[in-house]
Amino acid sequence: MLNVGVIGTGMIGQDHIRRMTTVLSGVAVTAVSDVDSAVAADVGGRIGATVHATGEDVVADPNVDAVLVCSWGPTHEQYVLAAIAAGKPVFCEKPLATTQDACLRIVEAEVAYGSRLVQVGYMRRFDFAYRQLKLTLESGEIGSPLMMHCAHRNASVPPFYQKEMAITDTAVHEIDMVRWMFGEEIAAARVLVPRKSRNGGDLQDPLLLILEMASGVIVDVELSVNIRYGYDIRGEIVGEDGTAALGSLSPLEIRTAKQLVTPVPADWRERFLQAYDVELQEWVHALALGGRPLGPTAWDGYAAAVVSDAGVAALRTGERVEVTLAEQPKLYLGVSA
Ligand code: NAD
Ligand code: ISE
Repeated sequence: MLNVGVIGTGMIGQDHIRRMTTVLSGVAVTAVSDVDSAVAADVGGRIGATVHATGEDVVADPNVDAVLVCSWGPTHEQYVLAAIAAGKPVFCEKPLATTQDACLRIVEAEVAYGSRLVQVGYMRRFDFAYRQLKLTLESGEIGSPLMMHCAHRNASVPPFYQKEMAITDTAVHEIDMVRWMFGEEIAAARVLVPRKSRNGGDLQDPLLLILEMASGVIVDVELSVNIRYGYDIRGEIVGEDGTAALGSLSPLEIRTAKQLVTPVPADWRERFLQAYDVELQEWVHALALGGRPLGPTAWDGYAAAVVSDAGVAALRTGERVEVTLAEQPKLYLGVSA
């Protein structure tokens, strides 16, 4: 049994605790903490976990074998570094950290430790539809890829969501996904700014992010974070001999009043329900079998942060911004993307 300590018991923290306590096998949640101590006490009390005052206390708890970081992005670095210092595996929700320098500090700490401890929560790599899309691409059936069209639509975003977060918090999923999908790095980013939606308040919403892959494949990502009607994730690859796209993911079709209705998921918890399950179950199995995580690495987290910084610079300047990565340490060669 893998004993996990969870830092951050907000929306995704609670959702991951639910899956670890009611869906997955081989795992138990033994400790929690949150700066909002009332939330931590409530969530921890319901599952009989020890409620700690700080995330560092969770890491140090002898009854915690591995750590799950689900607090706000700017706090990830300190907890991931604490877990590495303690030699404990740590699954960190995306983004790995909010600056590329912070991600690099994590990479350096893990390299100094000498083997992998960190996995980043880029769950699309575990989604059945995305995995089928990648298999189809790799089969050669649609020929060499030329372009990919993506849409990332949120029904709404919380009040603290700022304009750059469309790139750093939302598009970062597509940034990771295309590195994995095409097995290559992103060379440059541009951002086009359409007319503003009246539903977006002060935000510049929507945005169109253009990513140039090293091979010349062009990816466009529509980011609409106040689309109102639901959570809609799309992806279509255009190849030389055909196209392949994520299908409709609704398990339900409703026929009524002369209409055929396909419900749209409300949010990421519903759309990626099974991807999160697989992601964490594979993490638990990997730790049980080899003691090392096999999913997205700290390097992937760093690479996504560099591209996301380029996207933010492109948004601010209107220019095309090239992406330059540091030299990849041997620890990550041939692993993951
Ligand atoms: P949230 O605001 O619902 O929860 C975050 C929790 O962290 C809050 O309870 C807050 O009190 C707590 N917190 C803040 N600072 C802390 C600190 N220093 N120590 C301990 N706890 C602290 O946010 P959320 O939607 O659950 O997002 C949390 C993280 O998960 C973010 O990094 C977000 O990007 C990521 N996320 C990932 C996905 C995904 O699809 N993979 C979806 C949603 C959120
Ligand atoms: C959120 O943090 C997520 O990661 C969701 O998957 C994404 O759709 C949303 O835009 C983010 O704010």
